[in-house]
Amino acid sequence: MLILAYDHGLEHGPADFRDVPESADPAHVFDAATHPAVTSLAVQKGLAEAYYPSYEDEVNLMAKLNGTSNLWMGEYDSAVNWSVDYAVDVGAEAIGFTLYNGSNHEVEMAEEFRQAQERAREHDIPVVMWAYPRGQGVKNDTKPEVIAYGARQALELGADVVKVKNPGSKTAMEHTVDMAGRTKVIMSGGSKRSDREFLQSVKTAIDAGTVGLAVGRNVFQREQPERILDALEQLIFEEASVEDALAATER
Ligand code: FBP
Repeated sequence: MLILAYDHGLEHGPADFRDVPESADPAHVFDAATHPAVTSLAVQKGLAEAYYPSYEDEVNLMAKLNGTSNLWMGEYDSAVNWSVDYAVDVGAEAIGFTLYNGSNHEVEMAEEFRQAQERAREHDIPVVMWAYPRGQGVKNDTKPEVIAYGARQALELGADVVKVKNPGSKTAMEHTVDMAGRTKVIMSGGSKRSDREFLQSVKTAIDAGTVGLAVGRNVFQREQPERILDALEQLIFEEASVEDALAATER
């Protein structure tokens, strides 16, 4: 599974588009999402309404239901920006939802997740939880046990797939996958790294039992996103080595 995430204009603002200015144009990233490796494109409501109608035959839409800017200060929280019913009307075939495990707003966020998850079940579409332990209750959000706890919460709350941060080693990711039970685990792409470093981290996650990746910056912050998508296709779907996948970026 390869989810191309493109909600960064909301979550991080224009700074994420600075190095590759074309990436500020949603059409550029919708074009990238037509690559055969991309299972679905996760976007917020406004981008779905404005751009998805031009891509509905070529792109599988995931509605990222909640999201917020980083302009305000305070305890982590995220607004629910569209309903599951409306997302399905727009064409969504899957739902994405962030839970800030450990935030002082976790209880309200879990209740919002419950409404979305139950509605998604009625529409028979899968739910992906972005499990992001952070907030006052979380001292170290990169600690393997904290990441595994987020994955476990996703299982307990009824997510089909959970997106977690890289816990730093194959053993730690295996533990996260074990804790997630029947909920499938995908790794978060994170900030942009070299081709080799990024692909090696994906390979380690796949070897640890994850089913793929949700990635944004490591794709759209590259001048030629299709090249890294070629490499990811080999790693995730064809069990290629990092060397073979790297060769795909050079073709
Ligand atoms: P990246 O691969 O760029 O990390 O994108 C995945 C994602 O979850 C996006 O959906 C979201 O905008 C971003 O990461 C959140 O990043 P941060 O961890 O900085 O809040």
